[in-house]
Amino acid sequence: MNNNTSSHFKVNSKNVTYTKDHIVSNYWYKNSKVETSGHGEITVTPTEKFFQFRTQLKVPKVGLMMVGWGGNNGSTLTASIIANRQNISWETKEGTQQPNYYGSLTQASTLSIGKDNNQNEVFIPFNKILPMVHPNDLVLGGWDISSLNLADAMKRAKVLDYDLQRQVSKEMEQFSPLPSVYSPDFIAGNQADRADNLIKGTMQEQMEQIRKDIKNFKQLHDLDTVIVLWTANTERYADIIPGVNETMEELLESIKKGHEEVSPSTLFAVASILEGSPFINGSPQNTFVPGCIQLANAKKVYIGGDDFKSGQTKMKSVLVDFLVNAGIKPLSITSYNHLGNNDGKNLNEQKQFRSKEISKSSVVDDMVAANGILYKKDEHPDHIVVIKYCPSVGDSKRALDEYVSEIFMGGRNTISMFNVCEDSLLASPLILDLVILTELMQRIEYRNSSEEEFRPFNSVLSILSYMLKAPLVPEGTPVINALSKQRSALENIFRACIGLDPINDMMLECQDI
Ligand code: NAI
Ligand code: DG6
Repeated sequence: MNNNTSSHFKVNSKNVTYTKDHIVSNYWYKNSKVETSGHGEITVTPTEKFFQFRTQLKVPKVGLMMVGWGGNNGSTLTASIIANRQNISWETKEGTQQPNYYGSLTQASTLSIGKDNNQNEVFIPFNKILPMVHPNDLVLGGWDISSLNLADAMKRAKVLDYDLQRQVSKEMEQFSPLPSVYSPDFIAGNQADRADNLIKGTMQEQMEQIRKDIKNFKQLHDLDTVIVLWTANTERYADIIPGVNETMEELLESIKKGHEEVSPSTLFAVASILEGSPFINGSPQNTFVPGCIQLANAKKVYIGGDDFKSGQTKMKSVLVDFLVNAGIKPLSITSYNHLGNNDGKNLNEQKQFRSKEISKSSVVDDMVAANGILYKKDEHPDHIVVIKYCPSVGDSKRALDEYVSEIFMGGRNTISMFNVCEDSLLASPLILDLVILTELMQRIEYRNSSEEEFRPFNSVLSILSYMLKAPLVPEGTPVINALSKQRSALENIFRACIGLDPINDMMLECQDI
């Protein structure tokens, strides 16, 4: 920790109360309302709304159950948590490597809480803004259609250095994924040879088994809460069919009947929601069909998705934001990548590729729509997404992107990028953030000035957008893809919980020095 990074702080304000169990903050949310007259005249009115936030301080005992536990992400995350817990270092050709949580916003980034008397900004670790569960304390479990124990799964993944694998292998060997639900229609045909660990029975019985698995896991480890996260193969999109999955009643009935358009990921989501466990989708498919979202709202259980935003897309949501906000007009984004892990193999089939193409393509829409000087209504840059399977590069995905933009006086600016995205090493820390933040959101409630009772946020956790390529948001809410805005949203909501205004970067205090 550097000199101006501190981890213990208390907010000194009449608007913030610390009790034994909670932090309660009074907060005035300032915004502005815009009205446009028939003649195109715009009137902006500043608005202010009172909220009270209440955050429970006690961090519960949290279980994380991963669907696809034996995959590259699942096995990498599990081995890395063991290495961190036991402080296992390992030898590489660069020397001795210590375990860490780099790439996790909550564990390895900081945020500013203000300035000291010398105008030096003071930073705290992100995870100190409010009490959060530590990754080392997560209890891990999950399902996989492949029966390999986690040590063999880690070996199959070929992600971590051999010397680390060697040291965690004994412990990893003790973990075996629970049998899961396999529907060859939803994932690529080339995955069939690993599907040897399956729940038998009707769809309804399979769902009941998943619910039992969650219950047993909770009981066995004496957990306060269990979060379920899909890090299994990308599925094809499910069709949205009236009478089948448009409402929660239809969806539950379709499960009873074993309707073929209910995907395994939706089945897991429904089972989790019925168990009161939040469900997060790390893959691009439309797990959250309308009936599933309705169920989550009705049961007041958090859901979040879709598709981890790790390397190439994260760059995109930074670069296009920069270009458009600098008054430069991206004309085309040509995005190619090749990878050789099992994810790449699965995406080698058209229907699964299509799910990924959709999530990778929608990530600049809000930035483009925000600049009516550069773009006419409904005008978009050309955006091409290509993914190729190349086994020899393994998990070391290569991403090549070309951004061609129009600059001053009709000129062209071309940015070409070559990004080696160590796929699972970028994605695994995102799993941690998604789980840690979802758990925290379960402890934050709020009310406005006319409400007696505190209430939770909307069941669709749009606050998780920073980690996701195609953020799921409550109906009627705009989707924000720009990474900087996504981070501000996270930071500012947590600041509100401790009675601090959003960071404004105006530095007016320095005018008086
Ligand atoms: P992987 O293919 O190594 O692992 C997926 C695992 O899911 C496999 O072990 C497979 O046997 C299992 N599986 C498939 N269907 C299942 C089911 N119905 N129930 C239980 N297990 C099932 O893939 P990886 O690299 O771990 O990625 C996982 C998912 O995350 C993929 O959908 C991928 O597109 C997505 N993702 C990955 C990113 C990355 O950087 N690694 C980033 C963004 C998204
Ligand atoms: C091919 O793009 C494989 C994908 O699963 C990606 O590796 C994954 O979605 C991460 O994508 P990105 O664009 O965030 O690097």
